[in-house]
Amino acid sequence: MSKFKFTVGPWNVHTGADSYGPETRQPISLEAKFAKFAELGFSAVQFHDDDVVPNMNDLSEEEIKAEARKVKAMLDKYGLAAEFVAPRLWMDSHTADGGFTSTSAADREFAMWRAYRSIDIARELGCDLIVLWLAREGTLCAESKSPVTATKQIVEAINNMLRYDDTIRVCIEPKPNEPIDRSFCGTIGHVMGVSAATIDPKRVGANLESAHAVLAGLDPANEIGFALAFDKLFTVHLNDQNGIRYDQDKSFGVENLRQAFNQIKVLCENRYWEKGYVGLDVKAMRTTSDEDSYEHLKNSLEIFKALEEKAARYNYDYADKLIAERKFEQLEMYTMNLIMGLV
Ligand code: GLO
Ligand code: MG
Repeated sequence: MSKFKFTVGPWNVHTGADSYGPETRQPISLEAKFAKFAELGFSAVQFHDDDVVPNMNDLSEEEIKAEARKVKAMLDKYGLAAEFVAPRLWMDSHTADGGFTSTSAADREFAMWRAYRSIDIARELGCDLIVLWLAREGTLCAESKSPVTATKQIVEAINNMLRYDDTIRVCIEPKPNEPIDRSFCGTIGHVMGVSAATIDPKRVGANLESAHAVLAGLDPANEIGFALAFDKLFTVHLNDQNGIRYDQDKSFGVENLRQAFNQIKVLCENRYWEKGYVGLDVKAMRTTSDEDSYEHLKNSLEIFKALEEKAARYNYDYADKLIAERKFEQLEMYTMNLIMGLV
């Protein structure tokens, strides 16, 4: 039995389209995804604002809330909670150059409108968390934006959200690049800096994604630990990534098992299960068939739970003794033997 509660987004079961080719699988309805998520043992669902209300740009504020209530009823039917809502600012024609840091004042206003509507949607779904994956808050042309102005714009956008709703929590999901060249908020360290500069730092935290840390050349477990040290890890997006290349969202643990183990180890040592959900931001391979559309989720859960069981068996007395004697070769081998199933 896992101590953790798991979440996933509707985008994690997708049609296989990528930048270079069309769909390879049939689309699946939101309700069918909910049914399967519940069956697989997920406790909650993560949303983009327009996963909940697809044509939201064309609706009034009251109409948006009414649509969100329909999705809440669907979640209730399957015993699922909502974990967070993320304004999908990177898909819209208004935000080609970013949202909060766009060079156009009208686009920046649009981005705030979507952020406020995301809060309204979250409230209708019964959750208090907004995730900002700042996808296009950066530059394609380095000279097009001032990094000082842009950083202040991000802080001010979050302040506006905190003022709009007195108890909403906001967390940034940092990523160093893709789809932009240079991101303004690329690592957990950046997120902690932005959080500290807001009007209510306790309500501003981080969502660490394993693949994004790897893309930044950093260790995901250390990034998790950095946020935990400030009590600012509001959620996680666990997955895997084969080094510094395009964002891969592979099943958790399939590329680097020791790195995956250490992410679970630091989560367990800090009783993260009392603080937040474990989100799996994983994607199926393009070659996956329709009938295997959920296999990557099953695999990620299975690997997480197997490694959680190993983390629970970690012999801290033995490890402490080796640490005191600086026998790090033996400590490393003990860890590897545990992961390999040899102790
Ligand atoms: C992409 C991100 C993306 C976000 C999701 C929630 O690199 O990981 O999947 O997590 O859109 O905002
Ligand atoms: Mg993510």
